[in-house]
Amino acid sequence: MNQPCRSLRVVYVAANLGFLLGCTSVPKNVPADGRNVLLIVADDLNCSLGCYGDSSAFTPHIDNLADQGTRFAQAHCQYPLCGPSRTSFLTGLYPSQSGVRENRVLLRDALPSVVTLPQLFRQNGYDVVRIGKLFHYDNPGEIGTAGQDDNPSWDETYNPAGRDKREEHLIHSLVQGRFGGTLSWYRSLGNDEEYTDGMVAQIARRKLEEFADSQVPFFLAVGFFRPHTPFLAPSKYFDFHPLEGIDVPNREEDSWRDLPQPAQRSLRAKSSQLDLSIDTAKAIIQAYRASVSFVDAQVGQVLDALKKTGLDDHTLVIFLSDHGYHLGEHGHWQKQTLFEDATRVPLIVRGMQDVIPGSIAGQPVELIDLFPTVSTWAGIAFDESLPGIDLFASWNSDGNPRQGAYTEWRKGATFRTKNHRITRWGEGGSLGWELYDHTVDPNELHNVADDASMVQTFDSLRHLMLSIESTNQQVPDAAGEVNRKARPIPRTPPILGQPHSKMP
Ligand SMILES: [Ca+2]
Repeated sequence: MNQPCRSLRVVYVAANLGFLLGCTSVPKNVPADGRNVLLIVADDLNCSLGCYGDSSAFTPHIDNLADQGTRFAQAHCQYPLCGPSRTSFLTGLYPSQSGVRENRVLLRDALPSVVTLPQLFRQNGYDVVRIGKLFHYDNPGEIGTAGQDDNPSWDETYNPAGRDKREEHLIHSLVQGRFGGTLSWYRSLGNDEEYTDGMVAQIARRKLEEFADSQVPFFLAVGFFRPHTPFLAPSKYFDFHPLEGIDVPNREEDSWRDLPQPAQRSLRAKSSQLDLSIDTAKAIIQAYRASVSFVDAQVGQVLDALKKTGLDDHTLVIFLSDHGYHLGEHGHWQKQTLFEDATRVPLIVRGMQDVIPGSIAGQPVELIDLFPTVSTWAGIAFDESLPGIDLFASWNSDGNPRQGAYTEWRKGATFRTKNHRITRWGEGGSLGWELYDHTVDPNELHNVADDASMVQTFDSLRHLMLSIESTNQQVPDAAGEVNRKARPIPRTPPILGQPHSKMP
């Protein structure tokens, strides 16, 4: 913590402890009171979870976590793509502030002097460990490597690779030999521990046992690779989701034809994934849901170890995904749109004092809010110029933390309030607008931006969004130097070579 005192936010460690912690009372290398952090991040997981009201999901462990903690019903990522979203919530900066709006940009190329959330905990004496995918990693191409990791963020890292990497030649794909950006799936065999995510969970268990023995305060970041493509999991998880019970979104829905051109292009970007047959769509949805259930089981493994070690009563658990995911909604699959399906993420936090277990926070929040929320909980001062807010300070004061959640993507941006979503394309909306009324249109099928009856709502939301956007684009001191010339690095060859051709 080398920031000058004037730049530190005064931290209310608690309201519970009954005193204020000023900038001189958080000595370097001495954690506040042994509070630990367990950050669990899934890749490409949407809100198709039991605790988010999806009755066909099988996610008992994540649901149990929500029963014990707080579920944020309207949490939104700041960019619906892996790398930019992860850079955003791990630095607490909007993508327009960091300039990181593509995958494969190295953090220190873009932000040489920024202090990431895990790095802040390192600076404050925590043992900070990463297992699996936290910063961007081509998935599955770079499983087994460190991906585009940020070394200053971690004391220790683990990059396992399991049978899912060795079985790539068996995977069904809409484009032969491509698994990362293309819908691909495979019902495999074996035990969970043979898979990369099973290995991630088992390493996490071992680390928790070590932490319990050593009593060193820790920040453990566990990044699962599923349910990102390829949707590959042990066969038993497919059995939870029989094809007969799979619903496919209305494939005849064509409201996209009336949208601004950039929105249409976002939905029609991948020709191989348009107008899939009903049988193919069902197989893909089944495999995605199986992958979600598989990840749920791995989350259960980690939480079980946390409980068995006795660390659960002073460890903050945060579970989230880097962005949402379409499974045929609006005729689209995967991410990279500005619809609810791509921006909304599961976010569950357990361990906050004074919060009723099983509570639901219904107001829109942003993933950049994690930085101040987690730091404040641990009693660690952070740069006050960061744009996020402490969710639980707002919660405890019954306040409305945000008027809406803001998400950028390419030439567009969207703002989700409690009842509406407004989306602009082009500078100031020069390429068009969308407006959805969630009180009557939760699936965002009717763009009412031009409806006469919505003129007042539209004008008011447009004014609000452009005003907030203007603030969000100002680079805070916390970013340090920003290199706007940072560009994605070239891809590295797969560690196990090119996959074999699929056998007949
Ligand atoms: Ca992702």
